[in-house]
Amino acid sequence: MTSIASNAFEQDGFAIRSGILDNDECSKLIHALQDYELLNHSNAKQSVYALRNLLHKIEEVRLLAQSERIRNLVAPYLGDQYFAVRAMYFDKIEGANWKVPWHQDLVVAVTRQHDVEGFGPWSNKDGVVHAQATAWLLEQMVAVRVHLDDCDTENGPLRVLPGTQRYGKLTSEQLDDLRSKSAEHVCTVEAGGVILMRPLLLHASSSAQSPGHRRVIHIEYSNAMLPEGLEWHETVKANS
Ligand SMILES: O=C(O)CCC(=O)C(=O)O
Repeated sequence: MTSIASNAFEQDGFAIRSGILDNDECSKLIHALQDYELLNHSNAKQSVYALRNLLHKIEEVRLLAQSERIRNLVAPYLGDQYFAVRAMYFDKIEGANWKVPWHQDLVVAVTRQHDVEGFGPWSNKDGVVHAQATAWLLEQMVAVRVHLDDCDTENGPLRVLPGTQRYGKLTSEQLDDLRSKSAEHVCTVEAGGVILMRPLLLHASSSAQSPGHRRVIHIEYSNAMLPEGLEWHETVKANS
């Protein structure tokens, strides 16, 4: 990666890289996700559109998180001693054509609630304890969103406000202010492409105009230990 590309990520808080996975690799991941859904959600009335905490649930997701091609994307920002800390899956489909308002990603998954200054409020997502984290910790993190389908302007792409990760954790007034001053970037990505983003980057996503599939595996990485007895819920190191 050139230092110009690396600087653009630091400045904008996101970057799009195409052709990271080929069609076969995307298909294998889709099948692994479908197999997992069939085994674990066979009573669901409709297809699953969000799955959480996948690093130790789906081997193919763990292997992706550890893979060399993802390491090449993440190591320039986190160094060699980083690890994956959370993996999720999102889809937009008819019947679950969701949208999310402008927000920052503020929570981390931990093993148990343990009161430490700067962490909280606490929540529980699919049986796993989550805490809002300090801005310092979130600034040490990078999220990698691997797209398994083409995502154009019609199927609910991620929208971001470039550079907004630089302002730390925002109050709702600051968020509104940045929204009114910043131009959004619509992150269209082809299947096999990746969006890298900082969790503090302001982002949103609209419903798809013509819902088909918009499958994304979202993996978060950090290079930092948690303070004073807090522990990451799961960690997976990259292959060396
Ligand atoms: O996948 C999307 O469109 C948005 C997901 C999102 O907002 C998030 O991961 O925080």
